[in-house]
Amino acid sequence: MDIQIITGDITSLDVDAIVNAANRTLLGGGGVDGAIHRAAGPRLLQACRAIPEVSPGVRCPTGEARITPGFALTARYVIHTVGPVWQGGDNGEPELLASCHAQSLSLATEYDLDAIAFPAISCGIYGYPPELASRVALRSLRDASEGGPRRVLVCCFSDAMADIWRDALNEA
Ligand code: AR6
Repeated sequence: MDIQIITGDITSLDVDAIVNAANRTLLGGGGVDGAIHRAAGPRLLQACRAIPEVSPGVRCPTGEARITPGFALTARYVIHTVGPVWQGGDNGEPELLASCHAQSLSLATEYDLDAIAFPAISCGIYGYPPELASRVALRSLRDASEGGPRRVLVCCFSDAMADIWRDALNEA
């Protein structure tokens, strides 16, 4: 698996799937979630609504992932995952963030996808310190079993964020 860190808008990438840093309702929000829904068009919200709730209002528990088509996006699929809200680090945040990456990759493997792009899950509104999140995320991606996507991009929204992720990538 080739892992690359880039700076850009994840909605514009020509990959098989982009990962959305969603919330448990899967009904849209701010940040990268809002950008993905705007770029994919209203059919994405319809597809998300059709995903069954596992408890009232919850279509995807924290640490899990769900897949929909990409509709107006170049990417054929959107993999929606819900990162943990940072609460100091002792509330299962690393395990949940690792699980987001593992479950997203596992869906990509199931759908036989070659290239997938992740945003910096939990590093925005959810407040996970990127120096810590990047290390957890990259370890989880590397630990994933063989046979998954050949190309994994981490698409950061700023050069400063990409530098943090590159440091984490070079460290391991
Ligand atoms: N392309 C790539 N990265 C982006 C883009 C984009 N177009 N837009 C923002 N980012 P966030 P979270 C970066 O807040 O912390 C939503 O309301 C952003 O700069 O999008 O997991 C959901 O509905 C940051 O580095 O996701 C949830 O309620 C990273 O994406 C909540 O936010 C993640 O920031 C999830 O919070």
